[in-house]
Amino acid sequence: MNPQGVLHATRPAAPADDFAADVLAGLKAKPKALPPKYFYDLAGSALFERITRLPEYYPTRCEIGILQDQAPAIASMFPPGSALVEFGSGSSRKARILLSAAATVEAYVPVDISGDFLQQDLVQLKRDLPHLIVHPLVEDFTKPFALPPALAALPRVGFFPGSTIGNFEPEEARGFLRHIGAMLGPAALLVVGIDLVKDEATLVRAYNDAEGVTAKFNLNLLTRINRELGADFDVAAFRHSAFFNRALSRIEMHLVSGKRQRVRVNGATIEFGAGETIHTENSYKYTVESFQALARSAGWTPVKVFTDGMFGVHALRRTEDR
Ligand code: SAH
Ligand code: AVI
Repeated sequence: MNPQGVLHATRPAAPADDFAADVLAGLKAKPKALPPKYFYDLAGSALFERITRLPEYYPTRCEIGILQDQAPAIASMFPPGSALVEFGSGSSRKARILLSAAATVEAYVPVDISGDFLQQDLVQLKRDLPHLIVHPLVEDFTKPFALPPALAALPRVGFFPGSTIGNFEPEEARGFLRHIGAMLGPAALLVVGIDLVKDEATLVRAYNDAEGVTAKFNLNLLTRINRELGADFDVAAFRHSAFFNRALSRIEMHLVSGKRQRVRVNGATIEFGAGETIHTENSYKYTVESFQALARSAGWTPVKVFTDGMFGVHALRRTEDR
């Protein structure tokens, strides 16, 4: 514990070996693809924070608005003395809204792969809410990990905001919802924020901002691979592309090679054709009904949904095991 009362996040989340193996496998695959969880080194997390403040990127503003309006209603569903476990907490800006309205929450467990970033805002949170146990975990939430033993006796509430669940394939999202159901325990509550399907122009603008921050966020993945894996990507020879794939109800982000080129990555040579892409992210968009159907199929019962027509915040309760 540091002097400010925030427990230290200790483990490195993405061991370098995993990163190297995942990058090589992704670049050797046809079509080429990289997992979006690797966007979030320190620079990537800071770029994501900038994205959340862009005029075109409505999801953060909409979700924060819903949380501010509905925090008392959401907090009233929390069991007394609970632990709030947040998956992909980033700056913890949204949890702070719920925690400020839920005075009986005893512990906050922000889980994030981006260890350097995770710690930054927690000291101030602890100052503002001194009664709260703050126990950050640097973990890849797609892999099994243990909650702190000190929280074993507390009822758990899961929080998964930001539409991060939309970055999974629907089948992966179902598996993930099941996995966190088992982790949070019987009768757990889960609050999930998910972006809604809407007109194509609004969706496409949100991922093609005029300032080019989303492009920098996407291209930073290559900079990270160069730095951490000794690769020699000519970052200027790739460009950002984002479009809506309506058939699959997802925004796709790609990095497009501007020419035929060869890149050395960790001892391997990767060939690119002109116009060939690396698929770097999917951001699935759901209707209220399609998300509730997904949740039901993963062992969660929809209790309430709060929406402004642009974004949905779902409260789900773990379906009783029969
Ligand atoms: N919850 C915040 C941040 C969303 S951005 C918000 O709503 O604004 C997605 C966050 O999830 C980032 O902080 C990123 O580092 C984290 N993340 C992405 N994949 C992850 C993984 N596999 N394991 C843990 N954290 C992950
Ligand atoms: C974190 N995630 C939900 C964001 C999204 O909208 O898919 C990441 C992002 N990618 C581009 N802009 C924002």
